[in-house]
Amino acid sequence: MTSPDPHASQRRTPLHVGRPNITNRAEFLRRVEQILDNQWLTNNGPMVQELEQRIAERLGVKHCVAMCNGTIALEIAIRALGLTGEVIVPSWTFVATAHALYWQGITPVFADINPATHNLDPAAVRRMITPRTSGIIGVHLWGRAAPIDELQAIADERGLKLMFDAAHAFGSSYKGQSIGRFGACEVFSFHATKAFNTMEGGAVTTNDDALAETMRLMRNFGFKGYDNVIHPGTNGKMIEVCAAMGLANLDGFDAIVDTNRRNHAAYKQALAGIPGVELLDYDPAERNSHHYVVLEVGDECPASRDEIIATLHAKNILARRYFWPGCHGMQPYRDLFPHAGLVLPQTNNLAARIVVLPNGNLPDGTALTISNVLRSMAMQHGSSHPAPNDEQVAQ
Ligand code: T4K
Repeated sequence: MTSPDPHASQRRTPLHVGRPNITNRAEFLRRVEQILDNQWLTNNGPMVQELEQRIAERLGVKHCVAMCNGTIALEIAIRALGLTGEVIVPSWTFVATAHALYWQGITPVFADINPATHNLDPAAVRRMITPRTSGIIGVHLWGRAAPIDELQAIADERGLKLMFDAAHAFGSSYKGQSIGRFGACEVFSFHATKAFNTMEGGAVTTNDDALAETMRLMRNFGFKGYDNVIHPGTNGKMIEVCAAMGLANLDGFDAIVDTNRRNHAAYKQALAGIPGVELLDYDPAERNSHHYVVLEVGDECPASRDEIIATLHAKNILARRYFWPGCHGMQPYRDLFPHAGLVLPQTNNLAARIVVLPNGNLPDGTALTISNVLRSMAMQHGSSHPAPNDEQVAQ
C-alpha cells in the first residue's frame, strides 16, 4: 500500500475480508490443462499427491492427508482419533470447530480463553474436564499458536487426546517449529478465504503412521484398492483442480505473507493514536501469515464496535465481526447450553469488541482510508487526534 485510495469514498467494488489470494494464474491454468489431458479428475490423483508431499516437506511432518475442506478434515480426524462423549474446545472460534464434533454426536464443551492471546486458557480447560471428556481441540486462532505445551501436559496427565484446529495457521510456527506437527494431528483449511487456498480444501497433518492410514481410508469410503472396503468411511477427497490451485498458490505463498506483513505494519501506523482501537500484534519471534488484521475496540473508543462495522460497510469496506457471538451464542449450542456464557466471561467480552479488516493485495492506501474513517468517527464523538500524513504511513 503506497498512496491514498482516491476512490475510497465512493468505492463500487466492495473490499472484502476474505478476498482470495490467487498468486499464479498462468501456472494454475497450465495445471488445469494437464488435468484435462490426463483425464484424471479426482480420487487421489497426481496433483493431490504432489500437493500432499510438498506440504508435508514444507511443514516438516511425515504425513499430509488432503481433504475436500477443513470441516470434513476435522470430522475425519476426530473420528479417526476415536473421540467420544465430551471434547473441550474454545467457543471463540469459527463454528466449524464445534459443529465437527456435534455432527458426530460428541458434545463440544466450551472453555474460556486468555484475552491476551485469544487462545484457550489452560486453567479454564482443566476446569471443564469431566469423566466424559475424551479430548481437547486447541485452535490456533488468527494463526497464533495455542498454548501447545500446556495443553499437551493436561492431555498427558488426564489421559486425553489432543488435536489442533490449525485452519488459520498455515505458515505459522510454535517455538520455531512449523505448526502441523503438534498434538496427535493438526487440521488445516485451504478455503478460498484463507492465506493459502485451494478454492475449497483442507488437510490433516500428523507424524502418526497408523492415524494417517486410517484417515486415508476414511476419506475414500474405506476402500483399500479396488472393491475392497475395509473401514467405515465417507467422501472427503480433494479434487485435482483444487490441488492444482494449491500447487500454484504454494509458489506464491511467501510473497503473500510479505504483502500481509507490510499491510499489517501500515495498519498499525495508520491506526496509532485513535483512542480505544488496538491492533492485535503477532509475535516477531514466530512465523505467522499476518493474514488476519484484528482490531480490538475498547471502552475508551468513542464509537462502538458495531458503529464502526456499520460505517465501514456503508463505504463498501466489508469488515467482519469474526467470530461474534462465539459458538456458545449460535445454534444449536445457545439452546442446548443456555448457561455456557457464565463460564466464558473473556469470550463474551472479546466477542463484542472485535473487528477484522481486509488484507492481501489491497488497493493503495487502504490502511490510511480505513484509519481515517475510524479517526473521524472518534472526532465526531468529541475526541481529537491528528491523522498521520501519507509519509508517516508505512509502505
Ligand atoms: N476452523 C476454523 C477456525 C475456521 O476458521 C474454518 C473456516 C474451519 C475450521 C472450517 O474450514 P472450511 O471447511 O471452511 O475449509 C469463512 C469461510 O467460509 C470459512 O472457511 C472460514 N473458516 C471462516 C473464518 O470464514 P464466511 O461465512 O465468512 O465465508 P464467506 O464465504 O462469506 O466469505 C467471506 C468473504 O470472503 C465474503 O464476504 C467475500 C469474500 N470471498 C469469499 C469467497 C468464498 C471472496 O471474495 N471470494 C470467494 O471466493 O466463512
